[in-house]
Amino acid sequence: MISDGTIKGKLNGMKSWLPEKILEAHFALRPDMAARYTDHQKTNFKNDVTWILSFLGEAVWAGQPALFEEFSSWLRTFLSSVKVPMKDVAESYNLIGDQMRAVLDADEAELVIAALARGRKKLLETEGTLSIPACETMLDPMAARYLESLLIGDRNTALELVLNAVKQGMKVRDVYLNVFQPVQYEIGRLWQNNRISVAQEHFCTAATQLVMSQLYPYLFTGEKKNKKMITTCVPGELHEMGARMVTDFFEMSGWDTYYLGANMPIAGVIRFIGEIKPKIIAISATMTFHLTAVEEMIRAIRSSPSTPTDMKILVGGYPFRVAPELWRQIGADGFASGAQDAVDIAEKLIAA
Ligand code: B12
Repeated sequence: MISDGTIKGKLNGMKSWLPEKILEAHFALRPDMAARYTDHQKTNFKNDVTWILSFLGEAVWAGQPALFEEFSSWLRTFLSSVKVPMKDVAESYNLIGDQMRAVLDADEAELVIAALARGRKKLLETEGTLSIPACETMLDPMAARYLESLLIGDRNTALELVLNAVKQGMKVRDVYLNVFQPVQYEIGRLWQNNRISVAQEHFCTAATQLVMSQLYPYLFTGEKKNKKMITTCVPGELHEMGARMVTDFFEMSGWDTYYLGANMPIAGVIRFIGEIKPKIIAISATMTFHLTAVEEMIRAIRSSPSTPTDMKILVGGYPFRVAPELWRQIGADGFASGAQDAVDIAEKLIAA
């Protein structure tokens, strides 16, 4: 069950003072650390504690400690790549737990500390992350060549590779699923492991969006089904390629699609639903700390008088893949882990 958000609210409120307090507590325990930390390291440390509070709050709110476990696995990889010792991070988890005991009601503290303990275990035990595939060595040869071109900044070769493959008969669906998606995941993994820069990540993503747009003439060829759908990201969510891919799979299956992209205000979505009257609204979220926004968007859509009574709400993205029952708790009608499944599930939902 989704709780009323009180604990999450309290955890968010702690962001203004807890990071500093945890840093001081570390320094008190470890004077050597206090002596060697630069201002930059102190800032990073406090940002990390803020992040821990965000993911912890969201996981406890959703009643899904798995989300915090997954975050902790991710954090392990991310911080190990910049040589932060895991025992220091585990110590932070302990110190945060102590503060929770001091500040929260006993039953709230118990929930938070249980989630922290599960996360701490992952922090110390796991290699890499659970749900983000490590596909560097698993990429198919074309995806590997595509990635290689992007990493050396050669957008033209990447584009040619894809256009030639499609002209020679490769299905656009396969390009999306076997090239774009795994390459994007791999780019994320390389960034997380401190092996490529933020700039390279942005360049690769922008280049792939360009290549995708060149494939548009191949998308709009199927027979139309006279069914409309809208895809949107929630406010604050900047990851838009998953949503775009989902939309394109609907388009290729004959739906009339309306892709709204990243960071969409809830009021704008409601108004657009009233104008378009779609059969499906597909909501995408990648960052766990946007789950509250998903729940708010769903609640607002359902309570709007202009929402068609037979419209179904589909959700998807990273946190929903980590916690497969989350979609129910958050109030959606369905969830799909990928673009092809999304179309199949939508067809079933509207037929039911
Ligand atoms: C590109 C990218 C960005 C770009 C996005 C640009 C853009 N125009 O989209 C930018 C630079 C903005 C960005 C920012 C950030 N990012 Co980023 N990003 C990525 C990256 C590398 C690729 C995302 C992508 O394109 N995936 C490809 C698509 C096709 O896959 P997908 O989203 O999973 O979608 C599929 C399914 O999930 C599903 N699906 C998705 N949505 C929906 C919706 C419905 C309804 C359905 C049914 C299905 C469905 O179907 C899709 C198709 O099969 C990922 C790596 C990754 N593993 O995803 C990191 C990643 C998601 N980012 C990450 C992080 C940390 C961030 C930042 C916090 C970084 C920072 N410090 O600023 C910010 C947060 C921004 C924000 N507020 O949203 C982490 C998240 C880790 C975590 N534990 O949560 C990742 C995993 C990188 C990593 N390995 O560490 N990022």
